[in-house]
Amino acid sequence: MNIVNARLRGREGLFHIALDGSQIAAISEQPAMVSASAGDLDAANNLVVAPFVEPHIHLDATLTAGEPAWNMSGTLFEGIERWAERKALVTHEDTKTRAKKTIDMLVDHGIQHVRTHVDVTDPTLAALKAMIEVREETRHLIDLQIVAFPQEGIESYAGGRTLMEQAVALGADVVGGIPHFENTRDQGVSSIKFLMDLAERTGCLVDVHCDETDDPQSRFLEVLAEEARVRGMGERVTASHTTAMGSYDNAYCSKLFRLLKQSKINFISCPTESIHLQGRFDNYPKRRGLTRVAEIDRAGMNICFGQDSIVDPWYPLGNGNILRVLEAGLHICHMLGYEDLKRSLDLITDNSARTLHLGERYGVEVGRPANLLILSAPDDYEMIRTQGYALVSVRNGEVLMRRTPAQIERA
Ligand code: 17E
Ligand code: FE2
Repeated sequence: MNIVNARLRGREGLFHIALDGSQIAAISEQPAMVSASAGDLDAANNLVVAPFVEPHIHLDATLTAGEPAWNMSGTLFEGIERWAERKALVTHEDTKTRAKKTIDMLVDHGIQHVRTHVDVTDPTLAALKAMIEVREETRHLIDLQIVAFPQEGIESYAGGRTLMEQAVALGADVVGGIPHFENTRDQGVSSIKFLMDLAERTGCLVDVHCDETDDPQSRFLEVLAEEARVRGMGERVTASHTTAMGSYDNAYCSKLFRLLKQSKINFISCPTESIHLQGRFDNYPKRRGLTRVAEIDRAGMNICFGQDSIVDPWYPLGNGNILRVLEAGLHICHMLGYEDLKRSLDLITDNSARTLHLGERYGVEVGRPANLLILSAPDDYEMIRTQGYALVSVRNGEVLMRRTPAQIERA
């Protein structure tokens, strides 16, 4: 199969992309628009990109909002309380059904790579066992990374350390953490040392829910970054949320950035989630409750956007569309300048792939997997301005999803 009349990010002109089975076989310049032959896909002067990435979602909790009760305060902490009630009702099949429904929503929006956190603060590890089956059963749709995520703490939850070790032994790909939720600062610090040891010993990646609070005293990011720096693990380590950084003063942040750069760790921000959950203890002026996305990016560090939730105790909306999160994030983070707009898709493609450590399994380049999207606009700027979408998703050289856009008729 070939894709003709394609625009590529960062390159001038039109391109012809030849797919050979499940690989990209050739990319050649096209002097002019051509008509597509039978069996080929016509990008019609629109972008062809590698699939969108969902680097941060909780597939074990999706589609549970209101069961048994709604989060009335809108805080992270009530979300954790409500989820603990729902968690008591979790079964193997319930988890698999909801996760697969959600994966279909992600696939409908051009996502083919997903990192999901799965709550392992459950003595039965029911959700984790279910998600390990889902990872196998949905391989034709997505590549799934599973994070062993200790929602109620590693040190503060009975048996927390053992549950983390068991989750990795059962097949989790990534070690998680939640230091700002541990009972004490010391426990937060020791939880990070524990999880970094576990990752180093087992070869897992690391992705920590880190400082997801407006509390400027929540300073576990420096601990995570220093552990990563000393062990030389930074490129394998991600700090998710880091919303407290939005409340740090500039003097501390300027010192912190030196360490962050040296550490080489990755960052994930979930802008729709954080604008909803944070700022809840403020009167006016009200904080936005996000990390310093633009500043992290400007400093040359790697940052990407995630959805976090779809209809769960933390966030009642969401439909799988990461472009919606990108648009919101660009607004919330003061990133509507031309320089940001024209490379905005980095935040849901290349930067995210780097965070997930996808390496040569990702990208529109000869020899890489034939996983591609045809988008509805010719460049990043127009994708955002027109609220564009993925029109076609190709996986292993075959069409996985095709969208027919709505038609407008003017009188
Ligand atoms: N758990 C958590 O600690 N933080 C979140 N944002 C979600 C779950 C969705
Ligand atoms: Fe999260």
